Amino acid sequence: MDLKLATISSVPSRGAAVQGTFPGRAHSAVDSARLVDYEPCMGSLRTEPSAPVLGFPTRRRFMLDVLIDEQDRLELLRAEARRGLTRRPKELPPKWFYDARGSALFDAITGLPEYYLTRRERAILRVRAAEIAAITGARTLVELGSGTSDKTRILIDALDAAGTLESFVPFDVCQPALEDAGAALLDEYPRLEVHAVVGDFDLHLGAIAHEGPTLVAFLGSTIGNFPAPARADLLGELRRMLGAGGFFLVGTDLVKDPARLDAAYNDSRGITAAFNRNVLRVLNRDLDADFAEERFEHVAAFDPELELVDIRLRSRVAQMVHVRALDLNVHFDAGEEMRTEISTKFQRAGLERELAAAGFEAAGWWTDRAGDFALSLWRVD
Ligand code: SAH
Ligand code: AVI
Repeated sequence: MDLKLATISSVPSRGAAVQGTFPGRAHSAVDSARLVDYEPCMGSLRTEPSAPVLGFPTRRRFMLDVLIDEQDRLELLRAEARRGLTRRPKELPPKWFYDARGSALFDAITGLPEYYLTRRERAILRVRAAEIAAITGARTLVELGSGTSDKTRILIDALDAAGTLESFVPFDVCQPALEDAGAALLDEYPRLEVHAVVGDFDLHLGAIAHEGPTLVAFLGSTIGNFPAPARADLLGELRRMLGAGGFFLVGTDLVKDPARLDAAYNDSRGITAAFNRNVLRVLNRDLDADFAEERFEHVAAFDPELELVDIRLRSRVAQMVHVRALDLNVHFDAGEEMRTEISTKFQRAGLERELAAAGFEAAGWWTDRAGDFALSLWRVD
């Protein structure tokens, strides 16, 4: 990731802030080079100011707050990998999928025929964005787990057309995704300020600066990747962060025919399997581990009782893996499974209960025609 055009404006106590303008870089939804390239998610920031580049505007509309830098990230990875690999059953948090390669693989997933979620949510946004803009009158749009911010453009367009939006705050753990999206958005929206934040949902939501009226969007059903107790914590944190009058827009995949859910997480091209195994590459690279990807099988199945797709890596053989940075030898039995993600599927009544318990009142519920996916809007009580 090249930050040559960023100029340092300030260094707040929680991390580095980079402010400046970026050249427009073409962003493709599926960049095949990045699927094979192997780059760390968060590179170190260049801190020296650089010369202005002819042909680019000098207004400072881009700011990047790094609340979790490379050193913090490695420390967190060490702690979470040690905890997850030494407990039974073994488990790794899904945030570690998302280095640059993992984000590109997720992007590829969103275009798969079996993975209907992104298309359904986009269809709802197209129909409802103007209504959402009118209800919220948002001046600041915060997006959690923003990735490419691709669908978000529909919302940005509507808020822009309504004349209320001033600032977009994409928040993600993957710095390259934020930099790519930020560069493209600056090009596309000449009036918009983009204040990107590199942070972790679990640690940094309280640090997001915003001027109301604020709309926090959490698209893609990423909320479903949180177990229920962590969802309750997240919603409580969001309520505190938003304060009275704030709005929360959330995309949620709905319970449906298990065969369709199983297909969505076991695609015929093996992209989801590569995404799942990517966490092993991250551990090999960043913790000097020696996982052999081919010794782990991708497993994903809908659990109808818990109403979630359970995503795991199953050891094909009995094996010992060495994680040198942790001075840890990890034994896997043949057939042993390690959970890498859950993807909860929701029903309206359950979601309403969760939001009400966190102090939100309903302001809108919309689904696609097939009733596969829901987008819902909530106001802080
Ligand atoms: N919102 C996009 C992307 C969803 S993929 C969409 O709807 O398609 C999930 C995104 O959440 C990724 O960009 C990933 O980097 C980010 N993410 C995952 N865990 C995170 C965490 N703990 N903190 C911050 N971002 C996280
Ligand atoms: C990001 N998240 C909502 C995706 C999901 O559907 O739970 C991640 C994913 N995992 C496998 N495929 C997609």
